[in-house]
Amino acid sequence: MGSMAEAVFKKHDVNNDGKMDAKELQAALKELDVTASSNLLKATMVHYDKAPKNGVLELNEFKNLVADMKAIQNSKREEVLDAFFKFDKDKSGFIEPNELKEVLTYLGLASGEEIVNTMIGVADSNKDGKISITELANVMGHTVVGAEDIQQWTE
Ligand SMILES: [Ca+2]
Ligand SMILES: [Ca+2]
Ligand SMILES: [Ca+2]
Repeated sequence: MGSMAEAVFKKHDVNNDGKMDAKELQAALKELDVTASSNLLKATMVHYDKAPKNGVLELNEFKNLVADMKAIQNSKREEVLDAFFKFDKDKSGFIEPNELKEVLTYLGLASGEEIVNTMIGVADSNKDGKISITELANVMGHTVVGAEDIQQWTE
């Protein structure tokens, strides 16, 4: 799967410097069926810009993005990214239990510790105690929190 990510990276690294800036990333996202608003674009850049953290995406960082996008249905990618970045208030790259609790409280849903733990338990496939983008995508597919609820919360 590296080869597909590499091909997209090469194609959109227009000035050929081995780095993808925001403008190049926007075009690359389009090819991945994500039409990114400027906010979503910024948040995506921040999320995947790991090491070196320099405001652009190198190929290794871009590969993580492509891997995540492949794990999410084309039609849901924007929705999942948008919801995820709004849940992840501290920009840690994961949704922690306290962030989930905040969303549930906002939605007026039960947000006791037990419920939060149960929801994390359902979503957290790799059992690291927090929710990644692809884990959130699975939950949104099955609905613990409905897409409309998230929509309402993010407006
Ligand atoms: Ca980088
Ligand atoms: Ca977080
Ligand atoms: Ca996890």
